[in-house]
Amino acid sequence: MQKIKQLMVVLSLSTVAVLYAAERASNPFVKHMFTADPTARVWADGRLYVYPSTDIKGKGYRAMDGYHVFSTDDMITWTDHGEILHSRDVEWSGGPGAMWAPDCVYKDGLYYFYFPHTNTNKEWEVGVATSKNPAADFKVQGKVKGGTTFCDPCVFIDDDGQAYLYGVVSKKTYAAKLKDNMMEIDGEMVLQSELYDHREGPFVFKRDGIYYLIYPDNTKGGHQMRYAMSGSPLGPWESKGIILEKTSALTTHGSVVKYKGQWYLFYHNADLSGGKSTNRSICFDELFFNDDGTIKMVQQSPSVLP
Ligand code: FUB
Repeated sequence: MQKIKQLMVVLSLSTVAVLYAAERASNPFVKHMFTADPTARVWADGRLYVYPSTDIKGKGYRAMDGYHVFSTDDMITWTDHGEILHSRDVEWSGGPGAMWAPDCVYKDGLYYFYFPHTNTNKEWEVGVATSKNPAADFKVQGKVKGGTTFCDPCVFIDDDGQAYLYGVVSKKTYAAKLKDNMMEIDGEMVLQSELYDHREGPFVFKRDGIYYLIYPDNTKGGHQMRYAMSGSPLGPWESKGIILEKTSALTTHGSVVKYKGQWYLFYHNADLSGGKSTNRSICFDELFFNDDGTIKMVQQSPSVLP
């Protein structure tokens, strides 16, 4: 009898362990290829989609040449929907590679995929591809018109339907309204000057009427993720501090999303490649707010490698 009781305790403990382990996928949550710069979005079908850039095994940032989309409905099982866009699909492309951190938003029946890519003069342009499907059938419609050449686009659509575009020029974020066609800058791109030690990769979201802008800083040996808060999508911003310590990758870049009642930070590290800065992997961890709306430091869950 005693043995049966012991066995039951062991069984129930291992069941708990399995359930706990199954609460979420381990980091990095994509292990069959290298991925970076994840933008996470929740769409009307109830799934969470992630739009990252693709790192190529053994090659550097200039070799990044296409985009996959991943999705989940439980934070455990992730579907790779395959490649949705490649540099060969881009008429104004300056050649293969240099397809950097993208974003995707939804407006009036269309998904708009924004991707930075270099043109024949080796200048950054932000291309726009659209589809009725969040994870397939994207067709390049052209590039964002207006502003200067920039990379790392982020598009934020406010509650009133107005879209804003953020992008990086020489380590600074500039921002402007987007026209209704989602492809033209309305007015001038304005420097968001208050972002302390800003480097690249802005991502804007809104919670309880407060606008947040997260961004990587310039810390040597591994950038940290910082954030700023504002009462307006175009600032002025109040720099608040660090939400993610450096990871095993040199760069950091990510997004914040609420899914099924929980906020998450998506980011990348380089654990899967043994620390190679240009072979990164996308991760997520839970993000929590203080009562005053400030963000608590995100705890990086340890990588589980294949
Ligand atoms: O992934 C290529 C570039 O590295 C991104 O555009 C930057 O934000 C940095 O993560």
